Amino acid sequence: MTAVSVNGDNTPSPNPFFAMPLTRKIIHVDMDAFFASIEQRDRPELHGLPVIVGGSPRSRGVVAACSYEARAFGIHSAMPSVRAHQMCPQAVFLAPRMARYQEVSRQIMALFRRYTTLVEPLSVDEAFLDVTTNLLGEPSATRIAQAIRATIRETTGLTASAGVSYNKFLAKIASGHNKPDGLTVIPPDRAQAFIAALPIGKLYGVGKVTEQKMRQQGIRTGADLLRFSRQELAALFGKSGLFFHDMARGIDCRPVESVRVRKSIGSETTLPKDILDFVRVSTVLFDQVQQVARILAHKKTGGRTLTLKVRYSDFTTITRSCTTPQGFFDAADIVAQLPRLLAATEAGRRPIRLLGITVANLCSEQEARRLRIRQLPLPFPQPRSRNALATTSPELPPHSQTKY
Ligand code: DCP
Ligand code: MG
Repeated sequence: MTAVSVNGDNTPSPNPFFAMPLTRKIIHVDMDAFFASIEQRDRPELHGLPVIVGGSPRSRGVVAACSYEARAFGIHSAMPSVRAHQMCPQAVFLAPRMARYQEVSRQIMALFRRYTTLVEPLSVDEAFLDVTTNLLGEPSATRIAQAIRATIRETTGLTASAGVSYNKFLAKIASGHNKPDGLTVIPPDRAQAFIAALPIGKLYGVGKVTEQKMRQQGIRTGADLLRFSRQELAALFGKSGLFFHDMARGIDCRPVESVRVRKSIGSETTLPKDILDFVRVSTVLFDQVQQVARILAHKKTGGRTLTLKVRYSDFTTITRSCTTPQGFFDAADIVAQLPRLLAATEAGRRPIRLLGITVANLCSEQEARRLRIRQLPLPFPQPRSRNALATTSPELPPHSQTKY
């Protein structure tokens, strides 16, 4: 299965803290079992059945989405379809119909824009909405969230869950708190207690590896995280540690960004069979180069960083990157650097199950030309980071009379 990615960027603007009201009203909306629910809606005979959208259990594919009936069997996204079939042999497996899902996605995103102009889509089925000031003049974010959920149901026949709070991270956690078809509101005066009780794996940006590392440090909940200083968390988790420190205190100044800046363009292929032969590896990569080059040309863009991703048969995944001042604008630019990246892998000596190529740090050719002639380091200090700003901000937004 080949996936082409055109990713967005959530990088905060340099100084969001002073640019926004102290108490914002953010809603995060996430559709329930999105692909699977659309299939159940379009084929009523599938209602109430365990439905799995993704690769066939006879292939090496994975589960993209599963209905809540399938989840009762322990099935979840990204699980190999073979495993899902073992856990629930009666499940109905369906191949994805991306065009159909995109159509519904466009429908719900358009619906969000009836309420506010500040809509930031995060993926095909979820978005952040800043409704601090909104197109209805409605002071209650909770009422807006209820209205959005009702309108989604009426217009699409699907259910969505929503979270309401004063920042993005809490709104996102809230939307997942009462899924499916749920609504959770975390007002500022309840945030600290909510975070304190939160299992650490639920915190934004805490994946399996970080969770394990936190557990080794005795950090199991948000309350445990509060015992660690910024310095300690930075030493343990690098830049993410600073974000974790702020999150434990309910601080997340990232604005809802309605225009997302594209960050990378890539092509990734899970191979039908593991490949050991170097020539075959090169052939797959060559196809991917052509595909990426076509998108770069179509979007009239290029990037300064090229990344090669290799997943070996045992699922060990490595990436090899290089950044050049002249950038990667066409197939020739990529092909010129690829052998060097490939040489730093075990291609040809170790079986490979997935290959991917990504061009990131996107810029126009004009920008790249400017960069090439301006390679000198800047003589003045870099702007203070978001985290540096956060140190001077209050532990929690001051308790206010704002109603959510
Ligand atoms: N998706 C995918 N591969 C993944 C995860 C998700 O293809 N590893 C697709 C299928 C999902 C859709 O994206 O339907 C939305 O992803 P979500 O994480 O929001 O999952 P669901 O909407 O399916 O379920 P939930 O009710 O948990 O939100
Ligand atoms: Mg969803």
